[in-house]
Amino acid sequence: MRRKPSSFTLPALTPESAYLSRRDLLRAMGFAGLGLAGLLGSPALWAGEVRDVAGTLVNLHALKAAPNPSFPPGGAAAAPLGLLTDRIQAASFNNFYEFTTGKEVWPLVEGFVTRPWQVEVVGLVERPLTLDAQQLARDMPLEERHLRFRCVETWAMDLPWIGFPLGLILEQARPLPAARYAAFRSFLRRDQAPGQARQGRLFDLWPYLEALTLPEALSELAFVAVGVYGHELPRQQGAPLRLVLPWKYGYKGIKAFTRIELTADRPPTFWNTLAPGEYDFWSNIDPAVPHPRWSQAEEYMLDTGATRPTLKYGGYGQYVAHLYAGLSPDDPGYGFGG
Ligand SMILES: Nc1nc2c(c(=O)[nH]1)N[C@H]1C(S)=C(S)[C@@H](COP(=O)(O)O)O[C@H]1N2
Ligand SMILES: [Mo]
Repeated sequence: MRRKPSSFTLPALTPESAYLSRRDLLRAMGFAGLGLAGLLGSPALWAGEVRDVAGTLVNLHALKAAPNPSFPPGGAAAAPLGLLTDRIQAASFNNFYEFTTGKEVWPLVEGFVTRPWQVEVVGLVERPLTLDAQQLARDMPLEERHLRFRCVETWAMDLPWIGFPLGLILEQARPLPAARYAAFRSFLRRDQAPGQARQGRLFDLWPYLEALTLPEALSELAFVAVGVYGHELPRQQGAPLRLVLPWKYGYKGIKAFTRIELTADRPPTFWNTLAPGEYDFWSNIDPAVPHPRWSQAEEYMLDTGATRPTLKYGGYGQYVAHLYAGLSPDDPGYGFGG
């Protein structure tokens, strides 16, 4: 039977612009009156993001000193944030293997065309959809969420993402009762993505694939980001849209996806296929479960290097722990509540 997401109307999802009110933010950026959708639709700003990393465009460095409420607003039990991560650092140290196995992705995205951009929703759905990413950014009820982000390599960030719950897209497509997983696929463009043009074992796996169980995908925490720090996403950070799953290690959050397929069987995923002993399907953040080659007990902030203890589920257990209650990670039904 299909599980209807019941939580989309929770006050926890109220849009909250924390480092500045939205109007102040827009004014600070010189876009007062345009509205957020207008801002996101601005090609000039979008093209400017790469230059921005080099420091030549408007930069909001000063804002990182502002107070940062956690998501959800008022949820004291949710993961406490530090200062928001320096936005230039967040845009200049990235994982995006379609471009490079190194961290300097931003100089390589100049030729990557992210508009127009279509996303198919197919498979076990009543209504297959083809969505336009720009249209989604205009039509969806955008909200800003300040969230912890944690890469499996132990670096971490606190970022203000802009986007909408993933469940809103899935609901539109109407999952069929047989649907148990949502599989996500990035793109294959050897002409635009230098990492994909290279040969080798790793690169035979393209495009990047990730997947969630349907209950995970319908969780209120599963988020599609179209922007960050009041800007459209820089391409190195996953433009035009990416998953943000703050209770899972970063690699589950696929960037620049073009397809969502609902399936009955567990889909293969990129890192799990490459190294199943190191990256499991679930990849829920857990300080007590070390990676085979390093401890996961602590994380360090990307910009300051400050360390803090890793929190189970990234600190968001109150929203997702029930998805895994009483089930072993080896259980094929794990994530389905029995
Ligand atoms: N398509 C795609 N998505 C991806 C990756 C990738 O290589 N390709 N890397 C993942 C990893 S390992 C991490 S940690 C995050 C990094 O996001 P960031 O660069 O915005 O910090 O993106 C994830 N999404
Ligand atoms: Mo990662």
